[in-house]
Amino acid sequence: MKEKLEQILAQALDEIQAAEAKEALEAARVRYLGKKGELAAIWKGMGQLSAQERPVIGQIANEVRGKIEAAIEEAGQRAAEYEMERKLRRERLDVTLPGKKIPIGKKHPLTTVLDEVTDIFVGMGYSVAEGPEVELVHYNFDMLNAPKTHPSREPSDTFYISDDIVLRTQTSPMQARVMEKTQPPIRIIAPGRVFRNDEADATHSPMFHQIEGLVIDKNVTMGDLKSTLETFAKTLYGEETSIRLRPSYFPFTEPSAEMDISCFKCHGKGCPMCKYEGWIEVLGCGMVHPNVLRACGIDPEEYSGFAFGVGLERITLFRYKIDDLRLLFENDERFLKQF
Ligand code: 2NL
Repeated sequence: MKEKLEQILAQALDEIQAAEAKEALEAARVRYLGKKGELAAIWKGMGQLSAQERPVIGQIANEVRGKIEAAIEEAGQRAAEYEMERKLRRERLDVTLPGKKIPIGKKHPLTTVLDEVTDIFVGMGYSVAEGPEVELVHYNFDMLNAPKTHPSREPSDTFYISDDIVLRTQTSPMQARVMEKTQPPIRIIAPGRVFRNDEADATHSPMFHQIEGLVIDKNVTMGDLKSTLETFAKTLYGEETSIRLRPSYFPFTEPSAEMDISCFKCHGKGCPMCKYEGWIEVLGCGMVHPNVLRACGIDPEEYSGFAFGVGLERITLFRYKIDDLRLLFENDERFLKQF
């Protein structure tokens, strides 16, 4: 029996030693230490031994069990390390493999120019005001000194939601809302979508974007307007750009003007871009009409201000020398990829 136990021990240790994976160890444990295992068989045979032999064999059997258990324990740690190593080898990353390219989008040209214009004015201390695209006639026309009979109020020019609600035709109503709520000084730009009942062509779209600016304070003059717009034009179109103001008319400003910039292509000499004028019309502007100030609760005797409105599409077309406004809205990747 003693020899049998020694043989079991030697065999078990060999087997445990040879086992690399956890599964092989578990098999060895069942085979030697399990309920139906080799040692259990020895215990069962113990009854046939004499009273002197029994404790001796029992002690050896216990020692063998202890040794096998210890060997399994130790081999278990080895197996765990082996498993980890195998896992690491299997999951090794090759950092030299070429990566998968994820296509990254970019800003739409309108967004790029809007961000630039916003930066210019934020840099001069303006805040950005945004408001509803669906607007009350009260703010879109009445507050802005538009005569009741003004042609821009006609449904042939303006989209009506109901008798007193329209899709805003400019972003001025937003500025009127700010003036109504805030006492001067006010320095804001109001960018956003505007809507006019126009047929789409190379220079028109029923939906486009406007950026308006408004400054109200004491002693604001046309000189302030001119220098502000000059800074704007030079920043956007280059230091060599000059501007000129031509008299114009808007119901909400008096006096009113159109601002031209010197042609960025021929620098004033005359070319197809500027239709041989040397100048390109960029925006409308003027001193805020006293009626508008009064309607918004600002005293025109105490305060004055200037305002301007720029078509974002128009300045974007110039900026990138695009010849058809519709390209900006078609979302054709072949076009958009170029910017
Ligand atoms: C254009 C150019 C313009 C304004 C917009 C404005 C806003 C307020 C008061 C006075 Cl709240 N004016 N905005 C001024 C001049 C021109 O837009 O071509 N519009 C048809």
